[in-house]
Amino acid sequence: MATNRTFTMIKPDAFADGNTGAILSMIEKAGFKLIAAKLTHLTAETAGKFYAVHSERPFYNDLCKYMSSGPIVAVILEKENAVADFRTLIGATNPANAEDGTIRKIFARSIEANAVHGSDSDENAAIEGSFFFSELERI
Ligand code: IDP
Ligand code: MG
Repeated sequence: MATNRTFTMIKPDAFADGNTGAILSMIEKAGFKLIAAKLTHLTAETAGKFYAVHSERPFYNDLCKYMSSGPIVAVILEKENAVADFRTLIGATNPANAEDGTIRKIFARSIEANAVHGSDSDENAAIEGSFFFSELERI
């Protein structure tokens, strides 16, 4: 069943580049409502848990290092068709392949440092949101 919620992170590159506000503004202008938001700094271990699904991929260790290299902003978002619409808004994993006007096209540095995370299914949106936020931390 569609939850109409998705989960995102402003990744360390975008946070360090001072693009958090601009990215959140694009997200709100696209019709997403903020349900929970948190500024935090992952360790390599917590990043590894979050990305456990990728543990067999060749880029996993670098990804954990990168995701723990600086602060991130974790956000739960709500909108009709949230997961799919948010993937459209952020664009392809590799910014070189992302459509013009997408968040990754505008702000990403590379395929790894690609500015934002976006859940890939309703199920994972719920799991990822719960990784960062308790019931009490969501509106
Ligand atoms: P997604 O974030 O677009 O869903 P995934 O395949 O789920 O892409 O990969 C998770 C994250 O791992 C990406 O957002 C990116 O930061 C990193 N990543 C994915 N593919 C590569 C790669 O080929 N080289 C380096 N990093 C990668
Ligand atoms: Mg993914």
